[in-house]
Amino acid sequence: MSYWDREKECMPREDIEKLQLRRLKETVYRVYAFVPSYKEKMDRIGIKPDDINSLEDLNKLPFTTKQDLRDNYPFGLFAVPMSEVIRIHSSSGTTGKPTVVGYSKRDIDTWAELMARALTSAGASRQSIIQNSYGYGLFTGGLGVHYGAEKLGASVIPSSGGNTKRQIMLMQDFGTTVLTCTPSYALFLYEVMEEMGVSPSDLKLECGIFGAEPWSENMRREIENKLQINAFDIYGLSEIVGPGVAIECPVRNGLHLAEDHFIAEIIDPETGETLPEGSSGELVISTITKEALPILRYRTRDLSKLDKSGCDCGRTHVRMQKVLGRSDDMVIIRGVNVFPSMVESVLLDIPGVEPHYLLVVDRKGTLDILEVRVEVSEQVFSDEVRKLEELGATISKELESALGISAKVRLVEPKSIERSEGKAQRVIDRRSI
Ligand code: DLL
Repeated sequence: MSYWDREKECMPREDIEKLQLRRLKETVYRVYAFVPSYKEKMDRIGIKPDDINSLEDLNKLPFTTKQDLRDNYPFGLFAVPMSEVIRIHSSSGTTGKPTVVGYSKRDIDTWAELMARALTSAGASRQSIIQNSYGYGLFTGGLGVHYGAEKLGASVIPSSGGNTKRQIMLMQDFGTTVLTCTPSYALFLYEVMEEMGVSPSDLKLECGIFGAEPWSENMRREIENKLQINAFDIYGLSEIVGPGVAIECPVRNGLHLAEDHFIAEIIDPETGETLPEGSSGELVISTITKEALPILRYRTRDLSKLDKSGCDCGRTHVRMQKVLGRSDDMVIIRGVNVFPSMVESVLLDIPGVEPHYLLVVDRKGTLDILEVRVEVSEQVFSDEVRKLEELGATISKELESALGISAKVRLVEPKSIERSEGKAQRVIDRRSI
């Protein structure tokens, strides 16, 4: 088992909590002094920095939401002067203004450290040749992984997303051992590999570190079998730092969240109430070492649960369960909550079905209609109509039993669903249009 920093990653729980409390208090003093929006919010509920004296006191503090970042667009939540900010990223807002995040020199160093830690946890080392196919630019994926890979001392290929044939050529010629990209792009890379007549056994790929979007365990199996690698889940979000907030270890039973830099909580997304360890709910994260953009109790909208029990890898940091959906990715169809990852899981258990799908939601009169478009393999598609009908019926039946509602299944031609180079779009909801 290798660690990037054994002392920090395997710290006894008591020490983690002491460190967290000290850092939390510092952060609360700082935001109260330097970020008017936090001061106003805390004054409104009558909380002073001195009122935070234990980790349990965290729940006295107000939440921060994406809306707070938008209301303070672009730099209003920064706690340092702009002369201290050395990098700005932004997350692609699908609606309205994007959210903007800033980093001080120390924040960039911390982030690189976290990413070096994450890459090591997934088995990368100085010897690795890391092809980084997360997009470079305002998105945190590309540069976040890049700085971590350099800190680790690996050889990093900054290939960014896209230009898929060239990516495969680079993999072959440079002997890439670690691939970093979204899980949906990993599958697309495989598809193009097949078209080019390149087999994974011609490559030196050992592992993939995939994140930035939800992916089911079945999707993991699919990617591992196709690319003949070990696939690790990496989690993060721009508002907190970017990739590297949490990463799987070789045990792959949850993602260790870097508790020396963040405090995680689970809340009931409806009431905002903090839930006991082990409950499922919305993940809320506070940063405790960030300088430029400290964030208290950020409501991620991601659904997960936390487990502080020991892990066989020796790391002591809390494990968050793989995020299978966001509360805002969830579509409610006739009152039933459906996550794309639930559909994905069902589909990938059925032979002949490809891991490419799209949920199209519409409304006829007052009735919600869910159509699931599913790509089938070349071989299945050229089968006789009766076989296709049978397959459609099987998928329908399985979906209905897993989701509890009926869905219209449309089998579509191989490669007809749009491929993504970054985060895949899994849902088209026409109801609001
Ligand atoms: O996606 C940061 C990142 C880059 C993470 C590369 C991992 C790898 P944002 O663009 O701000 O940042 O999007 C953050 O993406 O709240 C989740 O909903 C989703 N997400 C990120 N990682 C995972 C994951 C980056 N491993 C949002 N599983 C988050 C599921 C994920 N969802």
